[in-house]
Amino acid sequence: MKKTITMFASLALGLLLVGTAQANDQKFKVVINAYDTNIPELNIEGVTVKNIRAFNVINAPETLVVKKNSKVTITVENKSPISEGFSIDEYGIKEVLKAGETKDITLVAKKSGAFTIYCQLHPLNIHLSGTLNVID
Ligand SMILES: [Cu+2]
Repeated sequence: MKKTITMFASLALGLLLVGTAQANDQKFKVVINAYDTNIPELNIEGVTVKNIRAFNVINAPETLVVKKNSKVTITVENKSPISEGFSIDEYGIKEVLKAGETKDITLVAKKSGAFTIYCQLHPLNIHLSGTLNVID
């Protein structure tokens, strides 16, 4: 079942990401969107699954790439019909955006590595998570 949901999430990918990279000042726009899929029947690897219904939320872009020590501004817009979370644990970010809300989230990229961006409010398997990549 998890495999099925992941596949639907990929099909419903509609992410809007606009990034402009500048030295030590990087800005991104992330749109959280929701897709209510209702596929009556699907055959996966020889198994027929019926009456599938899944609510997919894309809560982050696949990857944000920034240089270490950059000042990063992520403008997050929530187009989902419900509140959504935006978390990056290693940077202490844990925001909640109400439906229709837009927030600017800022950080200084002091730690290098790959950090997961996810929604802390809902099960991970109905979302596509993202990654903040901080490179030296
Ligand atoms: Cu969520």
